[in-house]
Formats: sequence, C-alpha cells, structure tokens
Amino acid sequence: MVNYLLVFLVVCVAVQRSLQHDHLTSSQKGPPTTLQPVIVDTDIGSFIDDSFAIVFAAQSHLLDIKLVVTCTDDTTARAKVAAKLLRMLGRDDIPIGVGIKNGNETHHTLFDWASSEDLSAYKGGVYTDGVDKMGEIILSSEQMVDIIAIGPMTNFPTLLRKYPEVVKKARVQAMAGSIYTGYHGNKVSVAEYNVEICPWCMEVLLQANWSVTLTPLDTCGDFMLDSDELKQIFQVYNPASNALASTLLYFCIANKHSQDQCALTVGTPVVYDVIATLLALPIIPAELLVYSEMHVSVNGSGFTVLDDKMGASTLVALNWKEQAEKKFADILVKMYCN
Ligand SMILES: [Ca+2]
Repeated sequence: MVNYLLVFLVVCVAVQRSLQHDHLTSSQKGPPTTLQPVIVDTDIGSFIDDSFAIVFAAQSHLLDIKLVVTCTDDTTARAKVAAKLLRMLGRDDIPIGVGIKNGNETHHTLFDWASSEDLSAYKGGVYTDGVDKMGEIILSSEQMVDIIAIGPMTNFPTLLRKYPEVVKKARVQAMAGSIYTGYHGNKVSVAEYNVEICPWCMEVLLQANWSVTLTPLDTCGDFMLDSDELKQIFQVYNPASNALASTLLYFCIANKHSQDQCALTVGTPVVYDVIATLLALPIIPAELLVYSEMHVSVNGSGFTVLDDKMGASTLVALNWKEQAEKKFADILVKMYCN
C-alpha cells in the first residue's frame, strides 16, 4: 500500500508539473544529429505502449524521426494523441501523417486525453494523407529509412501499391506476431493483435521484397518497467517524464478497474512497442536480443506460422540474452531521464 501511494504521489506531482508546463516545452530540443532516419507507424491512443515507444525514439540520439503516421480506426483522433505527446516532448517539429482509416471507429482510451488538440496549429505539420507522406519521405531519403511499425499493418498495402520502389529504400522493424509464446509469457502461440486486425495486410508486408525484422510476443510480450524504474523516471523533471506521466496517469485512471492493464504498484503495463523501437537502434539490439532467420507467413486467423515453402524470410528477435531485459530497462530509464 505504501509503495502504491508513493508511486501514485510521484505520478501526481509529475502530472501537475506537466500540466503547468504543457505549453512551455514546444521545440526546446531540435532534432538530434542522429544517423538513422525512421518513420513511426502507430496506433497510438489505444494502449500506453505506443507512447513509451515514441518517447524512447525521440529521446534516442541515434534516431531521427522523419514522420509519425497513424494507423487503424480513427486515425485523426490518433494524430491528436501523437500531436499532444510530441508537443509535450518539445518535438513538435516532427511531422504527423494521418493514416488510412479502416472503418472501425472505436473510441479509444487516450482520445479524450488529446481531444482539445488543434491539429491545424501543430508546428511540424499534419498531412492528411499520411501514406503519401511516407512514400515521399522514403523515396527522397538519401539513407535507408527504418519504419517502426507498432500498430496493425493497415497502411502497408496502400504504401506498397502506390510506391513499390520503397522496398529498395526502407526496412521494417515491427512489433508483430507470436511464434512460440503468447501474451504474458504463456508458451502458447496466439493471434497477436497487430496481425489479427488485418492478417492480409501483414502478409503483404512480409511478402514485399524488403528487410523485415519482428519482435513477436516471444520477446515483447512481458516487457515492462517495474515500480522502482517508473519512480526513477517520474522523479526527474523533464519533458519526457512529464509527457509519460500525463499520458500514463490518464490511461490508468481510465482503466482503473483493470488491474491487468494498469497496476502502478507493479510498474507500467507491458510496453510491447518499445522493443520495436529498440530494433531500429543501429548499435544496441544485437547486444541484447537473439535473432533467428525464419520463414514466416500469416494465416487467415492472424496467427504467424512458420512455413518453409511459402513464408517470407524474416529476421525474428526470438529471445533475450541473459540478463538483457534488465540491461535494456536500465538503458530505457536513462533515456527517459535525459
Ligand atoms: Ca501499438
């Protein structure tokens, strides 16, 4: 109980500060002089892990976010969530793309957190056809672009149909699938959400002639920050801490009846998408993760299956190295605290 109160108070203080300084953090930091251009394709707004993944990417001095593009359901509402998060981070120089709606207008938890966000006033620009902007950025880039795919893959069929040449200039680092392990470490493969929402979209992505690396549930399905790590982040006063505290507390209050989704006595919920950002870092992931080259396909129910005949050759982050999850958690905490 004491631990819970401590975490709760720390979060409250951080949120109060974030609200006070919500309008003061814009563009205090320019884009880092990093090497690796990335596009984040996200369903931010449903769960909390997209927020943690984007803040991680923005805090990294190794990545240069060229675009955050939304996917699935109400992609305009998701763009508002992205805009508020990036503005609080002081990274509203990053353009936002509105991705393809898929017809399902489910109202997700964090939409209300950002409902008053004015996209027309967003400094970095909001592009109403986010997929076209993805194609434009990739094709005009002098470097290979990594697409950090952390939502259902609903933008990819259109991207690949309209801009087939992107396969020569982009790679995909995706949080997707379940090879041998399901949610929360259960040793049974499942239809993972990002694949299940549109199995054929994932199959199109896999079959395209580009490099695809996956973190399936086998490596991202139970990764979280514990309460001590969360406390370290929220004791620091910086835009990243404030942005994370604001969005996490809102999410937790909205899901207060679901201990599985948000129990601050334990730590964060599982932050699946953070591992996809890790995959895009140029130097760190090979020290932490064990990769396997696999032939992966998707069946109509959204299961990722191994198929030596029809499956696409795919690099899969299948296991963590010894003690590597703790090492990565330490890296993550430091990045959020910088
Ligand atoms: Ca996501």
